[in-house]
Amino acid sequence: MNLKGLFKKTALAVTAVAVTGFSHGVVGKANAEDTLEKLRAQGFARIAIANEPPWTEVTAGGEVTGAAPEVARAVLKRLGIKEVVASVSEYGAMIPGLQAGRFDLVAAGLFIKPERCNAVVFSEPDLCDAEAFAVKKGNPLGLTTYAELAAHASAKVGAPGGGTEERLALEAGVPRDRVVVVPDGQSGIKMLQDGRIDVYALPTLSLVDLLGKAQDEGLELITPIKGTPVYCAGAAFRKQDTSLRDAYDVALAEMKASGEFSELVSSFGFPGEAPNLTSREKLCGGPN
Ligand code: 6CS
Repeated sequence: MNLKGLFKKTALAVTAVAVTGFSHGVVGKANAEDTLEKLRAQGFARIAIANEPPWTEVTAGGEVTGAAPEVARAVLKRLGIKEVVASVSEYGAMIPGLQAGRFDLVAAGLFIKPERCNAVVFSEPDLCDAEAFAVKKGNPLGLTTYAELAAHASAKVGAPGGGTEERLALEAGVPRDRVVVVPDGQSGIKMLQDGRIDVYALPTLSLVDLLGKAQDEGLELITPIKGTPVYCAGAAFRKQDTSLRDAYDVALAEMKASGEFSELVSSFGFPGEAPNLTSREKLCGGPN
């Protein structure tokens, strides 16, 4: 089933992403313009990424790419900010790093979720995907959901630190000692091949990329994962940078309207129309 079907299945209301003119208080305006003006003056924005293709990637030659950084690059260029300087970070460290001023925004495919919307302000959604498990061929433990993982006596699941899959496992009741933090995709596949984990949990496109590179007939993909939604990510900004975020949204909406956005994200395998089937407000469970 394609993502659109998944969205229907998850009964997400179809709403056009209406870009409103941005309004803000004087203080908000001053801070945000400081940040936007600061980034324009210095000529670059510091972004947090994860290195999880096709969402984010640092190539062998050290180039930063992936759908999220490329969308951010294109939007920031429209705002007069020519370059991005990327730092690889664990998902769980991205928001603290942003708040501490180590990054100017997160462009890592960070899923827009209510608990995160309490800590940062997000752009409108840009990249959406379902959830997946990579397992040994034939799925010997019969694990197709987080509930089954929790119910199993000993099954271990690997997931990115501070990422959604780690949280889904813990919330489903998988004991902490059976949720293994995996630092990167290659390590996760190796741990699965070596039997150190029984399931490697990531978004579908991430595992499709990793399994494609692993070329291991002994592994297989399960997706979607019953009981999990289609998640959509967005760029994340400090709470006080709402006008920077609003300016980012206006440029992002222009890219969506021109077709440039859909062409860019689909080149990484992401559905161009999926983000417009929802909105930041819906994903945050209220205004953000
Ligand atoms: O935002 C997150 O939590 C998730 N986003 C991606 C792109 N990969 C895994 C991570 O858990």
